[in-house]
Amino acid sequence: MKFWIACLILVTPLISSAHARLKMSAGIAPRTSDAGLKVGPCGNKPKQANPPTLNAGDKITVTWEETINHPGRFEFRFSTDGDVTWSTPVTIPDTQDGGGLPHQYSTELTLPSMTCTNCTLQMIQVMTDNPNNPSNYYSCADFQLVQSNAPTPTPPPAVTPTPSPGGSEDCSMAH
Ligand SMILES: [Cu+2]
Repeated sequence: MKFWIACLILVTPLISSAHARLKMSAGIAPRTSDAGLKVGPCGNKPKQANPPTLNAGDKITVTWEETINHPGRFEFRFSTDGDVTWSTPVTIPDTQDGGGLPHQYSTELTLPSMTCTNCTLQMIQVMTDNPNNPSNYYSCADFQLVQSNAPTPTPPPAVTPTPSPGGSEDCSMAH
């Protein structure tokens, strides 16, 4: 009995410090599995070196989990300049309140339509238990973007075709 009480005392603070975190999404790994980061924009976690490369403007499925239940919402933003400026958030309501934890979520997001070597996906859990003083948890993942629809290289100058005598084409080599 004393053993179990000791366990509860040890484990409870760890669990109650965790709230929400990004999961691996479209090959992008979160900076940390820590779900208890209270400092924005990314919990003081440094950017990852050589993050994966995705195509600018693509739609990706982002997955995350809520490890401690709170009313509120999840906000997603992108930075294309190394966590300095952020896009207008896409907001997903917290729709799961009962059942077992963690609550699993996913949504489709459109990547920024520009190239970058230091892009960030940020997820903010906005908890509205006290609507006048919401409190946040942060989770970030790093990636790079290249243009998938880059313009094709300028073709070499066209060579004016020589009309074949008689106007008929020899198609014997065309197969
Ligand atoms: Cu909490």
